[in-house]
Amino acid sequence: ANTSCCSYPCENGGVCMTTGMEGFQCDCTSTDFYGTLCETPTFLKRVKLWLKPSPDTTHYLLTHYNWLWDTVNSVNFLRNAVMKKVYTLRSDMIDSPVTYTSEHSYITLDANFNTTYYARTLPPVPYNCPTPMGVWGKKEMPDVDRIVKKFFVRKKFLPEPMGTSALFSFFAQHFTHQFFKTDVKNGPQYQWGGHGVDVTHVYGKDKDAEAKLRTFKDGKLKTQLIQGEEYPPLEKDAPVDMVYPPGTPEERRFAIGQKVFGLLPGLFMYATIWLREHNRVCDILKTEHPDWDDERLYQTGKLVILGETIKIVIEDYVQHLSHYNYQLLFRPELLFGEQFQYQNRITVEFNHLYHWHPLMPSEFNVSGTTYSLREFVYHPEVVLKHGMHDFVDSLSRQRAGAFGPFNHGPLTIPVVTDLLKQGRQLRLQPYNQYRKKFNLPAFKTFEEMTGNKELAKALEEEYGDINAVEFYVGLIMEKRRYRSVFGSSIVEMGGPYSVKGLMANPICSPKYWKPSTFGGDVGFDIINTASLKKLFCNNIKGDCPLVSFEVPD
Ligand code: MNH
Repeated sequence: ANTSCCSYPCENGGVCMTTGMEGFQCDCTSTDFYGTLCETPTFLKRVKLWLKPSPDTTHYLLTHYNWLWDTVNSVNFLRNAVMKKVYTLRSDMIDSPVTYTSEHSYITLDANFNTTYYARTLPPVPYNCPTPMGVWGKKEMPDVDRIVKKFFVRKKFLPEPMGTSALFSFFAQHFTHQFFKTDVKNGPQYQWGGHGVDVTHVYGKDKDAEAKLRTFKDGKLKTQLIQGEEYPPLEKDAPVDMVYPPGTPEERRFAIGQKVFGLLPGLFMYATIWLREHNRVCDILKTEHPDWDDERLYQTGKLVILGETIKIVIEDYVQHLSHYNYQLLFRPELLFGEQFQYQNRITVEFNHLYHWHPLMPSEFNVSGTTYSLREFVYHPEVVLKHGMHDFVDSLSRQRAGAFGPFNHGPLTIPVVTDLLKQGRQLRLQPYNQYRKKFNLPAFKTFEEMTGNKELAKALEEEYGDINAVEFYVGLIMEKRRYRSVFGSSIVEMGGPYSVKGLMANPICSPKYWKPSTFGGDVGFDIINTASLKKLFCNNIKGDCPLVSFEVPD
């Protein structure tokens, strides 16, 4: 077979196509580069590249110079101008419409039309290459179990150095499980979700599930009262498919839009708060529109909840993650008139990148009681026992785990083991190829990647070549940026997927993004003033708990 594309010879986004029995050609169309390997920039591109700061420089700028950002944050047109840049620079990194799936190393129509596939940012490693990673590394990949044991298993809990709270870890898991839905039965290249922020984790995966969760009165969702507080209904009262271990008693089988959210009290807590928020919004909409029927109140409430979700994700969640001194904004109108595709697909790489299991601590302190992770798993009733106020307050004070090596807790070891196997089955390209795709310099040595001599040596023994490091291993082993939660790759790859996914949502498009879509100014204002703190404080009786993605000192 012609294996000449196995070394990814085309640079700068050029596409490698085999020709004849052993030749290849680089297609440099619209890359602003030319030459056999698309290695030479056009004159204009050369100037642009010379002027363009590197990702590390931009990051440094955004995380320093407080005085500068104080000014930018307080001058509306400057703040808007920066945010517009963030939107466009990040989302321009994502190919839209999508090009690849995991089944072909070249463009197919299926990539676009068959939405049961996850999309792919980089095509799979071609078949019949000299090594599993292309041309680099050993003839066989290192044993997965050994890799996990050597580099992933948590020996002692390592706390997140920036002070991230467990409230954050659960937000990440809760939010992303509306669009990361691998169709495990069919294989890791398939998914059963809606390719974006569709709030199905609150409302159910389809119309049938929604019907089971709805009251069909005043737009509201079913709830039950426990100790004077509203919680999700039981499965027997809202018979959606849920995942619980066999033998789970009826009174602990709660019905939630996402079938796996009975797994952890933190997920159950977020499910509860969004349920309360939906019903609260419905009350407000009904007061404003006494003539609207159940259906209209429900559908409009759902649009408001989706808007609030994006607002909170950008202005609270991404804000915390970035540690930027610049204050991020959710303002869809900044993209009106720009070249921007309001369509999104979830890629398999984004899914792998979001396996943030190290963020989970090994135990939880809830109002003085210590729970091991094992005591948390499939025990949503822990939330009932302490009440929402105390549970949220405790998670805000609980340190998340550090993102990095040696910090996968006991229950997540099988998950990372599976993930590495899937990455190989899906033939993900080497880590360095992804670095280049996202404008980052390829790492030259293991030490440059890890910033740690010992770790570098151990990894080199396993992989042999820095260009043979696999995707998830690279993400976790990469050194953290100064004063950051993550290394550069997570941010520079995750940022584009995330911004694209949030801003390409239909509600951000010109025909949707106006008051009438959300029940008038009342609904529109709820979105535009939403915050994590208000989400909790508006829906927990009595005084407000501590609501924070960062633990107090
Ligand atoms: Mn988590 C998938 C367990 C925390 C992100 N997670 C899975 C799977 C299990 C699992 C089991 C399914 C794996 C498989 O079938 O191969 N996860 C846990 C447990 C905890 C957990 C026990 C906490 C403890 N997970 C988290 C956190 C995040 C996260 C925190 C951060 C965002 N998990 C994921 C993603 C997937 C996943 C992403 C992939 C989901 C999918 O593709 O369907």
